[in-house]
Amino acid sequence: VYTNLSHLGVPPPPGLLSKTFYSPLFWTCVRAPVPPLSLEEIRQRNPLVQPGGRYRPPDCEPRHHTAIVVPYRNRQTHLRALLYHLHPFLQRQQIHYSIYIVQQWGNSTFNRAKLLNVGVREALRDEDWSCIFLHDVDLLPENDHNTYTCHKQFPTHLSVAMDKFRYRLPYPQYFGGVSALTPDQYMKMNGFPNQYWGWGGEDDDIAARVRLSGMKIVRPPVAIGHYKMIKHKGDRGNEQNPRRFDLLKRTRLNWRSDGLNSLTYELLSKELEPLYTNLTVDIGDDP
Ligand code: UDH
Ligand code: NGS
Repeated sequence: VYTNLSHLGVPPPPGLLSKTFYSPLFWTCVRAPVPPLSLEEIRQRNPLVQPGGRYRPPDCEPRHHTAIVVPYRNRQTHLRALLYHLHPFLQRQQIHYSIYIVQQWGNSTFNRAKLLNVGVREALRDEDWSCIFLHDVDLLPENDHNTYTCHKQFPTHLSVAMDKFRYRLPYPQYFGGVSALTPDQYMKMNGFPNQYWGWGGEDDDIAARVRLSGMKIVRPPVAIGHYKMIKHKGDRGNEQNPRRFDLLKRTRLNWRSDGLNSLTYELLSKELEPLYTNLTVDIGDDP
């Protein structure tokens, strides 16, 4: 199942050759969450990755063009772990991809969904991506059959089996963690809400938008959508949002007016780092 691309400089998955066995039905690969490697060492292990965290398979015409958008602030260790695992994983899948880290500037309350809106808009300025992945920084895919490509018709929820939920969905409509949409699907639901400042509810709002815009959520089998979450405590500046339940009651009324069409922000910088594109953005503050 594992394609050996070492002749092209693509590293094998960590631990694969010694004790890992990949199969869609029989999953046994456990990610070691945090590698003791620097960003420079990770770069050296991924010689085909171009500045901005871009990659194109060198020996074939890729059928999939995927932007990975990561909402981010102050999670350096997690970022290193994600890059360490994701680059080889995506290269094994022979995808043309780029990784965008959307970093919220300043100390205002964190807003995951608004950062995702910014990431999608900025990524689409670069390329005509066929698929956009929305990816929490602390989630590591554990099965190579979990392909980072989009379903033609419907938004996909990938992180269906996370270790922290004992490898099950916590509830049927859960849409947090890792999801994927085509640009058309994203436009159809007017993107994501901009009004969820702080922890919780924005993923439920996004799931509701999928339904309200006439689509449904598709998911890979549990054995495939396996993820390890790097354990951590709640972040300063991302306290539980007390307004999330009220906001969720109004999704039906708000989704057409709050989203991609009402998005405002200031892009402070865009840097092509060796392993990712770093977008630093001022998205304002909780009014
Ligand atoms: N994120 C950051 N920095 C922050 C906050 C969030 O980078 O300060 C990003 C990161 O990509 C993270 C994602 O937003 O994976 C979601 O953050 P989250 O804290 O909502 O969700 P996570 O699954 O943790 O990482 C949930 C458990 C801790 C919160 C408990 C509150 N009851
Ligand atoms: C729900 C939250 C979601 C969250 C999920 C899992 O209750 O945003 O828990 O949370 N919805 C609301 O609060 C309305 S977790 O266990 O990852 O902390 O994603």
